[in-house]
Amino acid sequence: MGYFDFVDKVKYEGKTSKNPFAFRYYDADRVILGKTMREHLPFAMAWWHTLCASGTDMFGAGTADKSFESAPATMDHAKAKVDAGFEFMQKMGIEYFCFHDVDLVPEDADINVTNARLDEISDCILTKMQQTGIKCLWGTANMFGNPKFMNGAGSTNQVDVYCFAAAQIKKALDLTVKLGGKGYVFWGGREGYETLLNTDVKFEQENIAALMKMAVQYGRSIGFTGDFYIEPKPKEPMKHQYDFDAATAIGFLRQYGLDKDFKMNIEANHATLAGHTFQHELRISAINGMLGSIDANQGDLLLGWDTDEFPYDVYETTMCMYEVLKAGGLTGGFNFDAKNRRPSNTAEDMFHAHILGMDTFALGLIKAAELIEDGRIDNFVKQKYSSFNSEIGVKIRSGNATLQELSDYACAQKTTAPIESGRQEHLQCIVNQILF
Ligand code: XLS
Ligand code: NI
Ligand code: NI
Repeated sequence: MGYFDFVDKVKYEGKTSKNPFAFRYYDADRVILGKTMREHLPFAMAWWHTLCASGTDMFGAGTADKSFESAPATMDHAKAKVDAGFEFMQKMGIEYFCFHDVDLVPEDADINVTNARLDEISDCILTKMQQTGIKCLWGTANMFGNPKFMNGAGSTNQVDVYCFAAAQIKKALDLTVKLGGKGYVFWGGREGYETLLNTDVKFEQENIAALMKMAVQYGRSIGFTGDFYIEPKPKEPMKHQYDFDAATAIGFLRQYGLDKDFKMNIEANHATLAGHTFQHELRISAINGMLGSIDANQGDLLLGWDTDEFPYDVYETTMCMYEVLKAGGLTGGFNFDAKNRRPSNTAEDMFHAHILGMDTFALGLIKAAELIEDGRIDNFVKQKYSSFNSEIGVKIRSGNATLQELSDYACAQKTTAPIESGRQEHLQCIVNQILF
């Protein structure tokens, strides 16, 4: 007897299938641009949303039962979540998971007790991993939920809290290494401020960097060879968060000499909160060699917060996969940091949501590959900058030109070449033509 006996393995049945428990587009073995869909799309289940979140919001209690037939806040419940999680991932064909320390076990007031529980549960997880072949994508420490972190973790004013955060990071790194995780995430939920009136920004940023540096040193010393990630987010819970967006986080990493060990974990919903598109954040990360992993969700542009919806907008996933393909793929994967809407409260809904997410990304992958194979967009962009293939253009691009030379060139021309159209609407027609 399992927890999800109403469904067997979710399989690909093709576009015309009306089976609510089948994929219409995600066909794991289908080859696209030389790689299988499974290889292009290493999907991960988020332990916190899928196995823990019950739909509580600021106005009401949970609506989904995630007890898995056990008493809350017990190790029995923690173990039931392991069983349920692996049954779920196996049935979905999801090959990775991501976790925070406190998603796995109930947290005790004494960190030593919590750590002993983490040792016990990670043994259970490891056994399941060996039985199923399911792997860990990344781990992290939750340094935002506990009231201790009210004034931040790395950015706290209290040295005891700073050290407590360090202890959590150390343990979460131990677990990530034990479970063979490919990455380790820093999402700085409380690393920011409510008001500058009580905040020393420079002090806080230096302390965050120092904590990250210690994490890198420790991680490397215990054999962690994967990437560290910053997951940028501009606000929520804080009014302002230091990892505002990819450009800000990359600048921070470079300033403190952390850029060799870190990449970005880009979340779609965080991009839109920062006033950017998902594609923008991916592009900025990629051109800086820092596109690591993706938190695959979607926000609601009519709501101003992190709604963490399952992706269903194919335009968005197409442009995402266009960026990912052009960047040569991810070193990480696609973590469904996404939750069912509160009224979608059954176990069946957990399956529907992940099917939606996986199909939406599969469709995005198919369409992005078609856009690339079609070539019109890439050719247009190439052509758009072709004046720089001229003698003076090459000189500028190679960094060998002087302002005097450019001025001489411009004066000799007397006038400039006719301005050229950016053809946005035509390019949008091409996207529609390929999508539909
Ligand atoms: C919250 C973040 C969080 C991170 C992991 O907005 O997305 O879930 O992914 O701490
Ligand atoms: Ni996230
Ligand atoms: Ni988020």
